[in-house]
Amino acid sequence: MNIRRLALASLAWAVACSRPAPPAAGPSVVTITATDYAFGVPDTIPAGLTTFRLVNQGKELHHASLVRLGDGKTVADLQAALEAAMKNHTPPPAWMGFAGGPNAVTLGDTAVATQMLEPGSYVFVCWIPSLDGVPHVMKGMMHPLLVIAGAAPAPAAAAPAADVTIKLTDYDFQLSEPLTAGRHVVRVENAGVQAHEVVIAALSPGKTLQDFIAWEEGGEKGPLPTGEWLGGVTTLDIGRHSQFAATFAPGSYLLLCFWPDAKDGKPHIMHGMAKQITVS
Ligand SMILES: [Cu+2]
Repeated sequence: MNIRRLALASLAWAVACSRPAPPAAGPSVVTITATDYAFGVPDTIPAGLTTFRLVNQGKELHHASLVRLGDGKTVADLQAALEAAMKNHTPPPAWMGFAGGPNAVTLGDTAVATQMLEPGSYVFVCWIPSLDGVPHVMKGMMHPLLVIAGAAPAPAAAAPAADVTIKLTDYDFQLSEPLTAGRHVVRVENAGVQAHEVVIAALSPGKTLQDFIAWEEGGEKGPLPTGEWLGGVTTLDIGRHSQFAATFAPGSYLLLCFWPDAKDGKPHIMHGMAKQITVS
């Protein structure tokens, strides 16, 4: 084989190899706009693998926690149950399911979470309280969402590959490996015996987890010892999983679960479900 033919053959090989593979079916993408105190989001979406992009256009922190309604339950039932649960400090009733969703993100930023959605009746809820202590959901921040089965079976969509896993347990966050600076896709699994969430906040310079707990125990008065909130995954039922993507700068971060405990109603951070990590 002469040099010229060899060169042509390797060129053909290079072209063949660089030809893009047919695109793998990805998740469908749904954008949620959060304001004080409402969600802008479609009323109906197809079932399947779904990425929610939560864009915070409000002045306060917001998240989008997807609550699945039990058979025959309505948004009115949800509202009545929440009012009763808050008045009596009881956990939410068993007919509410928790399917995840993007967790709290700083004003102007976007949080992303991807999960499989089964057909059913859902409601997006923001559980985060305002400075007056009233959760945004009680100020009207909820939005019904109907997830319908596709007319034709959807092609099997693949989620972006996760490179770190966080297991939620009672009451800890177990990381498969340390988080490093840069962009990560993080798989979140609820391996506990009750519902949990994970939200990630950057600590302000010089502040620690102890400062955050003291702020929380002091009734959330004064400036938060945190800077940017990077999202995470809102409350997941036992055994469920989801994933989120976030970009980490080097620094100290908190992993937090605020979900009320099934036994005493205290947020899980008060049971030790609060972890300080260093990203380098
Ligand atoms: Cu928890």
